[in-house]
This record gives sequence, C-alpha cells and structure tokens, in this order.
Amino acid sequence: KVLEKGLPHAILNDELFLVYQPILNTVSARIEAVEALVRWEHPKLGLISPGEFIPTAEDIGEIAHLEEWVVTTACEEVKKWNESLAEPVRLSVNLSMKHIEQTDIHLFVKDRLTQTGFSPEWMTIELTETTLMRREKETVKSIEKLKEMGVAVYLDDFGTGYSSLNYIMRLPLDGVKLDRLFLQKMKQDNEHYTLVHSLITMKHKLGLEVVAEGVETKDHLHMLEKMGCEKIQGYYIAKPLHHQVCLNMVKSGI
Ligand code: G
Ligand code: G
Ligand code: NA
Ligand code: MN
Repeated sequence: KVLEKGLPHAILNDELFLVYQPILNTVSARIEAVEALVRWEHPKLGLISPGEFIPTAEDIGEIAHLEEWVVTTACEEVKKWNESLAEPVRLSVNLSMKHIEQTDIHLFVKDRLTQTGFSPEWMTIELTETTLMRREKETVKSIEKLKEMGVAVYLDDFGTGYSSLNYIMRLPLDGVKLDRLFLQKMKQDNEHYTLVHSLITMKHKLGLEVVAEGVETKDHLHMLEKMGCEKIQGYYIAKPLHHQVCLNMVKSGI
C-alpha cells in the first residue's frame, strides 16, 4: 500500500536512480554492454529493490510511466558516456511484458531514441516476463519493427519463466539471457553443467546469442568459456554500479 501510493510520486520527484551492470565479452576482453537497473531511494523506507516495486508498478498501471523514465534516463546517461569512449558501449534496458502488452513498444522505443538522440544500433531490449504473453501477433510485429530500426531484442531470465521455449520459437529474438539459477548449481560435469552446455549450443543451432547471468566465480567463467559462451554478466565481473563507477570500469577494462 505504501509502495502503491508512493510510486507515482517517486517517478516525478527524483527518488529513482539507475545503476549499471557490465556485460563482458571474454573473447574481446571488453565490456561490450551495460544493463540499466532501476533503484528507488524512498525518503522513509530507504532503498527498495525493483523486485518489490516493479510488480507493484505493473499492478497499479504505472509500469509504462516508470519504464519511460528508466529508458529516457539510461539513454541520456549512456549517450554521454559514448561521446567520451573510443568504442561505444551497448545499453541494455528491461521492458516488462505487461508494458509490451499495453503499448506499441517499437513506437515507445523510437520516441525515446529520437528524444535523446541515442543510436538504435547500440540499444538492446530485454523482455522480462512476469505474465504469460498475450497479443502474440502484435508482440511479434513490434519486435520485427524494433529489429528493422537496428535495436536488438533478448529474452531475459531464460529457462525459468512460464514458457521460455515457447517464446524462443515464436518471437524473432536476437538472443537470450540465461537465468542465474542455472549457474548457481553448476559444477564440472553435473546435470546443471550439461543443461547449461546444451542451452549454449542454441547459439549455433538456433542462431540465438546467449548471455550467461549470475557468473559469480572463476570456475563459472572457465566452464562457460570452454562451452563457447562469450558474453557474461555477474558479481565475478561486477555488481550493478553507480554510473560514474561503471563508466570508469568501461574505460579501464577489468
Ligand atoms: O537490480 P536487481 O537485481 O535488484 O533487479 C531485480 C529485478 O528487477 C530483475 O529481474 C531486473 O530485471 C528487474 N528490473 C530492474 N530494472 C527494471 C526495469 O527498468 N524494468 C523492468 N521491467 N524490470 C527491471
Ligand atoms: O532479472 P535480471 O537479470 O535483470 O536481474 C538482475 C538482478 O540480478 C539484479 O538485482 C542484480 O543485482 C542481480 N545479480 C546480478 N549479478 C548477480 C550475480 O552474479 N549473482 C547474484 N546472486 N545476483 C546477481
Ligand atoms: Na532483467
Ligand atoms: Mn537481466
């Protein structure tokens, strides 16, 4: 209830901010992308995690409004970074399926890009699934239009959602982000290892890029490299960082 009341206010009153988590390419040894993650600094309750307030935003019909703030702010910030970088970094933003159901998402993204001057070729959309997909035809069309603009589209938290396999067969995706639950249980040659290895071969069999999330140890990294997974994200590389700290890391490498 407190969150429901406070959220519209938070969006208008600067209580939200973004952190960025790097995504490393192990082959080029570059941070090739950053994922923008929203945070809410509540004046009384302190820091609230998006795991708590994103579902609230979806329930009270504020998700489009919230994500408009997130995408605009991320584009503005990372556009400035890119002006100071020899090679631009990609920006990944999360969009809730609830939001996608409600709007023409390619128009939403196009408006944000036009307003901020951020290049579509440096943008990745992560579809986060909290509900089953409705309006499948419209969603497919929207994703196709995003791709025509040069925007990449990934399915987030792959493998744990309601219908991940269904999605990868039906949506024209560029890639998936493997949910971190898979890595948490992975050890050399156990069942989770085999499963992760098979999912990574999707890259070759289905033409989908794979980003491994939740890489927490050197062992994880080495196993993934052996499997041919070159895009990795997780605490072993970096936690979500404040923007200046993240920019410094992008500049200096890891
Ligand atoms: O940052 P953290 O690990 O606390 O994120 C928790 C969850 O919140 C993750 O699943 C992440 O995808 C989600 N999240 C963070 N920012 C956004 C956002 O702007 N939109 C949506 N839909 N989800 C977000
Ligand atoms: O669903 P999504 O992938 O957007 O979730 C991002 C969330 O995962 C953020 O809340 C972030 O803090 C968390 N996270 C990122 N890397 C790791 C990791 O290596 N281990 C764990 N346990 N959580 C992580
Ligand atoms: Na996400
Ligand atoms: Mn993610």
